[in-house]
Amino acid sequence: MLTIPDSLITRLAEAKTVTVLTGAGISAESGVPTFRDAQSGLWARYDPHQLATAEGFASNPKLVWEWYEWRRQIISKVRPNPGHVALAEMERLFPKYSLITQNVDALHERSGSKDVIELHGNIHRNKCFVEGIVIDSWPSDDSVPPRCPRCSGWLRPDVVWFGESLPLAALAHAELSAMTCEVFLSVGTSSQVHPAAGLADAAKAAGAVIVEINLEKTPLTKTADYSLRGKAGELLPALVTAIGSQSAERKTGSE
Ligand code: BV8
Repeated sequence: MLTIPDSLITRLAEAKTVTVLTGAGISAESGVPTFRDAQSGLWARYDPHQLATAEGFASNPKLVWEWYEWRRQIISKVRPNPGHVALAEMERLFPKYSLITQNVDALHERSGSKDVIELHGNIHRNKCFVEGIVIDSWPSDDSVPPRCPRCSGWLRPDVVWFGESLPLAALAHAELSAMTCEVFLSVGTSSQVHPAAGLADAAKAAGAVIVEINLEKTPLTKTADYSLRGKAGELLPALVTAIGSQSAERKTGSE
């Protein structure tokens, strides 16, 4: 039985500003391998830190392109899970709500979330490796990766690789949302990759209540005010239901 402390439900029912950060764990129940599990089968012999880097791409563009194509075809077959849906529903529970994701699978948008802050880009977009410009279409030939129609450089996924800076506007928006919220929820992330992993610390320093929802302990667990161990696809819907019924009780109580 999932136990969510009453004090957390009360705190969330009263909250006006809530910020959420998600990682690969929110998409796991949809069937998208988590970042570190994304080396199952064929990819088991590769280190993601080698594949998800500009150097890795430059030294073997075909291998890296095919790793992303393999992930894209998995993502094309999956659907958002109840955890994504609960986070979309949270938009109507809080006057000020920000959803930040480290994921590149765009499943939050597909589940109805609006204004998602994508810290690490989007696997469905491609850009020129030379010019950095997003390219929507290119002549289909058999080159792998495809070539940029403008400069003939390689195309690459429009995601942030290790050693690359995050999109400045997204990072600034995420930092502001972390530093101005009353409650910060960290969901389905190992809290190891920076600067995303630093957002919870920024929220804590600004006085927010920190809530972690994760299958395992992480570096954030020791500083979180609440650490709920379990599946996001079960805990988040339970949280939304509990907040909704407590808010309804308050309304009838005050009438
Ligand atoms: C940068 C996109 C400037 C690509 C990704 C400070 C300290 C230490 C290191 C650094 C630092 N600052 C910068 C660095 C270097 C580096 C970094 O953080 N390295 C780490 C490994 C130590 N950061 C960078 O390079 C960043 N760039 O800072 O630029 C700069 C430049 C050069 C040098 C310094 C600074 C760029 C980082 C972005 C990399 N791109 N993804 C792609 O997807 O292909 S990162 C990728 O891994 C994900 O996007 C995600 O962000 C990250 C972590 O993955 P998670 O989402 O947490 O997934 P993971 O599998 O790890 O964990 C899933 C969790 O869910 C688990 O805990 C599991 O238990 C849980 N779970 C599973 N199922 C469920 C569940 N929980 C609930 N319910 C379930 N059902």
